[in-house]
Amino acid sequence: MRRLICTAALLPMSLAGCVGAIHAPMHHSGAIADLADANGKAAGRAIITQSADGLWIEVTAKGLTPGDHGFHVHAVGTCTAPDFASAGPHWNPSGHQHGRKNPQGTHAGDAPNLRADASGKARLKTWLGAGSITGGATALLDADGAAIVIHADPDDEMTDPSGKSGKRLLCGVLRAR
Ligand SMILES: [Cu+2]
Repeated sequence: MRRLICTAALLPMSLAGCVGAIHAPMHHSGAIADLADANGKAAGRAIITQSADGLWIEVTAKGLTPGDHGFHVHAVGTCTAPDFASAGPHWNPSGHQHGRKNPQGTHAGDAPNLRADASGKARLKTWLGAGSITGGATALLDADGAAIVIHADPDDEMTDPSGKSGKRLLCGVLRAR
């Protein structure tokens, strides 16, 4: 599938870049991550799908404390236990601040809180925003990939850079599907 993305806004840019964009094929329309905790125990799955209106994310998780947990796409596709710091900051190709309630926001990787029920299970499907899985300057799966992280604490959806969502409990490396 080829997409014509040479809009008027791109015209001042180099013709070479424009032609390259026209001929860049869309290889992937989705990405998937298997989530694991700090001990490597399987703890859920996240799927990102590209639609005409942008990226959607669907997640299932278990083993959480009941209540809200920060839930984001992080910028690096590496999940090194136990702290998962290797996943880097939130995915933020547009250079905004964190938080859906932040006037200077949002990160492309900001998702609403993931709410676990009394048994510690959680499920959520939500729109992430404009974006692409592969191809283009703001692709999710760029050279260093991307990862899903679920945190110990609720995300206040306001405080830059991470919404005070605390420890990284679950992590999963995104791969194209
Ligand atoms: Cu996060």
